[in-house]
Amino acid sequence: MTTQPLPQRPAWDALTAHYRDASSWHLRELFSDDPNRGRRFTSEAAGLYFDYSKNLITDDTMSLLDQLALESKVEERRDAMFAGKHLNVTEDRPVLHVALRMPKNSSLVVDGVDVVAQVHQVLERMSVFAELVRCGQWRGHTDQPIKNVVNIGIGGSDLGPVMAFEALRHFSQRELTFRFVSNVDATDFVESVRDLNPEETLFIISSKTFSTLETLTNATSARQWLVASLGEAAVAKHFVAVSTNAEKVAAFGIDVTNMFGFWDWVGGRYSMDSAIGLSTMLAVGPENFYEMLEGFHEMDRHFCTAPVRQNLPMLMGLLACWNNNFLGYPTVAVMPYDQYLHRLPAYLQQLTMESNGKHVTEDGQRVTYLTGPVYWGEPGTNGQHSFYQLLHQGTTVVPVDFIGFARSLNPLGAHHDILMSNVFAQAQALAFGRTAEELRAAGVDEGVVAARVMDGNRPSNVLLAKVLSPRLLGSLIALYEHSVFVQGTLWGIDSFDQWGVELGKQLAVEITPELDPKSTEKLAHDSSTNALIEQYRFLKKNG
Ligand code: G6Q
Repeated sequence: MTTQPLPQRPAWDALTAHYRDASSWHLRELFSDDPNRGRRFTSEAAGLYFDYSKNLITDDTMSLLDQLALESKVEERRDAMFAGKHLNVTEDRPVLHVALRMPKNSSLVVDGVDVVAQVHQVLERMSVFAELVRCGQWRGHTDQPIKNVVNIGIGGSDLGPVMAFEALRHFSQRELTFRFVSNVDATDFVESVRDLNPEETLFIISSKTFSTLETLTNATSARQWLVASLGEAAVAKHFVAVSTNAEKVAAFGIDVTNMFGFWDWVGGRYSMDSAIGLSTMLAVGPENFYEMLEGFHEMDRHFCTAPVRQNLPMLMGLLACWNNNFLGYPTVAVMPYDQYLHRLPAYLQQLTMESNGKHVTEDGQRVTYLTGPVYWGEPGTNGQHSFYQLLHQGTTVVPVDFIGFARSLNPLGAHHDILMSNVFAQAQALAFGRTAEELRAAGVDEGVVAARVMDGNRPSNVLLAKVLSPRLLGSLIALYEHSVFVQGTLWGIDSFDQWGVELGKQLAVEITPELDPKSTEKLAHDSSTNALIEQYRFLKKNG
């Protein structure tokens, strides 16, 4: 699929010219000029109401962004992804996380194989296993039911499972304890298992490749921990694997009948709805897991069928490009006003930045424009008492995605209305600020007027839904996945590889044996790395 380089697309030029006008706009005027703006710049899909009216946009901006999507062939590329074309060009693979949530009665034949049938075979095996564990029929080596589930994985094999477990904790089986071990720092493993009884503990080793150093190191320690109390024969009942690599799973000593597979066309950061979600299914049960998949699929259908101006992922992706490339805002903050979503920012950090933090186009040309902005965030209202000062009055403008719900899963007194009033108030304060005249009219002392002025004109999106359910979570994640896709397509990059993480891993493997204080091998790195290693050896020896 050939497109012109981004800066040569006519809409890019037109947007550059249009930006010159935009730089003199203020949201206060845009709203007072159009009393209906707060209703007009909204759209709704899969239970998510999306208000993007507080972006620095006009109808002309939206038409030009629409034009940019057309010239960038976003819809054609979306269709190619859903058809199983090899969009991950540097690894020559299809990008088919959307097949993970296609209904059982559908089919998608890719490279001669019906991938939907494969997906549902695994889902059914996962469901049987999850039910056995949840109802206490899966017994450990000493005939005890499983009470603790420890997922060992990292990156895409950890962030999705943790985020989803926390997000859906309300729906989880409370008799089961869940822990997630990712860091190669032994503290993570040791602290996670210190109060667990091995007889009642099941480990899920989640690794697409089954060759990730951190995961294999933690899995080996888990095995030693279990074997130390229950003996080698206990491994079969206390370890299951989620992987694409049956050979390595078997070599590790896990019976492949206790392995749940997935495929190389599922990227790690797009895998929470594959077997990598086994811990999620164990926590919330197969029915809720299927409901989550339906939510993903509903957003997929919307992405495939809605016109650009009503299409949530298209709108979100195009606005992200407008804010990043034209207005020059280098970060995006995601603020879920729901405690259950407290790991969502960490999850989105990987989804967005590992996907779109790229400096070359698909054909290897250096980009001449900004790509992936930095995503970060914290749940509300906590952030308000820390970094929101910078959001309101700092010299860097940070577009914000606010996420809130009409109903709390834990209704208690006035909590929820207090929480949600803060969503609306923060978005309002960011957009409209407070002028010196308003402050003076309110009787503020002249000496502090300047310090208290808030310029406003700071963009935000608000996503509002009825309640956080498994289905809604699926739709929300699919929305961000596809928004990332739209942005990557505009920028002409491969959002599905991650070559930038390789070099650090290789260097660490070389350095590990050099950290032995007894090592006499001459260090041959740069002078800083050499000195750091020498200092480390010294501290270790004399500590
Ligand atoms: C995600 C990345 C990366 C990956 C981890 C774990 O898109 O590829 O975060 O998920 O490196 O890899 P394994 O699942 O193979 O252990």
